[in-house]
Formats: sequence, C-alpha cells, structure tokens
Amino acid sequence: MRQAGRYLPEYRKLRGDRDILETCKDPSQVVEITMQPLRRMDLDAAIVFSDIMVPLAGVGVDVHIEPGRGPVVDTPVRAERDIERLRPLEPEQDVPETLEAIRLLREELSVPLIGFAGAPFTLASYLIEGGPSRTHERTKGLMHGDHMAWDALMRALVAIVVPHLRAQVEAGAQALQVFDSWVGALDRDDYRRRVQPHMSSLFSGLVDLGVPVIHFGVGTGELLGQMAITGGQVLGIDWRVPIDEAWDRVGHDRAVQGNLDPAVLGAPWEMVERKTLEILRRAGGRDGHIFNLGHGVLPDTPPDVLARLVDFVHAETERRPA
Ligand code: 1CP
Repeated sequence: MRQAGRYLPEYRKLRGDRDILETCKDPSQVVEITMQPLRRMDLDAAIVFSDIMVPLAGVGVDVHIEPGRGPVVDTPVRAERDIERLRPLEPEQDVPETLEAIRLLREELSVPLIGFAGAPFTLASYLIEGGPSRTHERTKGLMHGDHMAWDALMRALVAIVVPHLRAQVEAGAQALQVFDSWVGALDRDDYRRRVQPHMSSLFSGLVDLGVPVIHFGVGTGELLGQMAITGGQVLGIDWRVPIDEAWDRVGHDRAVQGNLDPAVLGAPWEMVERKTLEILRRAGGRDGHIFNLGHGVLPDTPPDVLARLVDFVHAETERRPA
C-alpha cells in the first residue's frame, strides 16, 4: 500500500523532479526507495517500488506521471484501433529493470517481497479517460456502449498484467497484490458481467505460481462477496466497512488486509490508537488478518506516526493469546 513515497523526506530528495516512470527504470534507485521505509519502520513485508502504469509504458503507451495529479495518457484509448495497439507484455524485454530490482531486493531483504500490478478495470480507466477521473464516465461509456470493444480491451490488459505478475514471481517476489483501486465505482451487476470474467481469467493465470495473491480495491464494500468469488487468498479492505463485517462478506476461508483510514494518521495519537485498537478488536486475533491501511499513505503523513503505529500493532498483537 504505497509504503514508499512523498511522505518520506529521503524519498523526495532522491526522486527530485524526475518522472517516477524514469525512476522505475533505474534498478539501484528502485532498490534504495523500496528499502527506505524499512529502515525507519519494523515492517513485516516490502512492496517493490514501481507503479501500475509501468507495464503499459513497457508496451509503448505514451504515459507519464504528472506531479500532484497522477498518470496522464497523451493519446487515450477511444477506438478499436487504439485497443489493437496494446500488445501482450514480454516482461524480460519490456520491464527488465523491475525484474532486475526484484532480484537485487531479494538479496538484501529479510522480509517477504510483494510484487504488484493494476487490474484491468483500473488500468482501463487511465487509458480511456487519459488521466485520473472521479466519475470514470468515458470508461463506463465504453463498457456499456460497446461490449465487443470493452471485452477486447480487458483481454488485452489481462495479456499485459498476467505475464507481468508471473515474471515478478519468477524474479523472486513472494506474494502479489492486484490493485483494482477504482472498481468500487461499479455496481454489482456491471462488475459481475463486465469485469469479473476478465478478473477470473487473470487469477487463473496465476494459480500455478503457488504464491498468495492480495485482491484490493477502494470503496468496494458492496462488491466484496463478488470479488472474493473472483479470486485472491487475501482481500484488501478499505476503511468504509468494519473489518469483521468485510470478513463475513468475503468468507472466513480467506485472509483480509486492512483497514485503517490513512487520513487518521494526521490526527492526534490517541485517535490513531483508538481506531487501531477497534480494528484489532474486530479482527479478534483470528489467523489471516494483515493489519494495514485501507489505502496508500497520504503525502502529509508524519513518518514518525507510521513507525509508532507499526510498533503499536506488533505490541498489541503479541500480547494477545494466539
Ligand atoms: O512521484 C511521485 O512520488 C508521485 C506519487 C506516486 C508514487 C509514490 C505515484 C504516482 N506512484 C507511486 C508509486 C506507487 N504506485 C506504488 C508504491 C510502491 C511502494 O510502496 O514503494 C504503488 C503500489 C503504486 C500503485 C498505483 N499507482 C495505484 C494502485 C494503488 C492505489 O494507490 O490505489 C494507482 C491507482 C496508481 C496510479 C497513480 N500513480 C501515481 C499516482 C499519484 C496515482 C494515483 C492517481 C489517481 O488518484 O488517480
């Protein structure tokens, strides 16, 4: 969940004004940025520093990341011929730097390394809208207006994401996280008809790898049951649904990850503690709870509060009988 990033002064210093996608092509910088949060905090895992747009840039999409805004695609996907341009990913040729960084990280890390990718719906939103969107209007326009084109786009994205995730595991990643950050914009019926079949094919492309996969989205309270059926040993939960209710929705044969509101980290420590204890109480010390934020760390978060939170959760969970 965006361990590294602008909340760390050492990250800002290293990144400077360069496009983050350029930084992602420098394995030694990727290693350094991935290690930064681990030097400050007693974290239980690391996530490789990258971005969901990296494999799209790898197959030639003209994407860049605008500071303070996010991914911008200069020629958005609007017609059949734009979709045809999206060729399958060849990881060793298209994203060699990420794979090299993963190999190097495995030599340095003493905690498990998580690889990741964006899910087709979330990637499609950036490709179709041309940038971040609150309403995902054009995306839904294509999804509802041209089922053939939509399915072709989803299939093309699965053919990028699956090889990308597989190659990360082959390079050494010990778990995977699939970020369907914006799929919570859909109702259950549209999810089931227009997204789920493609997500199922994505997950079936990973089963033989034998690594746990975390399936994450934001605002997905009403989709959790469906998302769990789709796939993932772990479901990522944002802060809008209490974690015990979310767990009931996904089923107790799955693990859950979450779900502190990242904005709470800007509140006085007493509030951070109270909200954290509430999550731990609801998780009830059951196996298969990964304590985490419900979404990425916000840029104004004081790093010391995060470090204190990590120690607090460790202390509280050690005290509990197993
Ligand atoms: O230059 C910068 O520092 C800008 C901020 C930033 C960072 C730190 C961006 C631009 N990407 C990243 C790295 C990143 N992206 C990680 C970090 C891995 C680590 O912890 O080291 C991860 C996991 C991502 C994945 C990502 N990128 C997602 C899925 C996770 C989520 O937060 O929902 C999404 C939606 C993106 C797109 C993106 N890239 C960057 C921004 C600001 C955004 C979101 C823009 C939007 O709101 O639509």
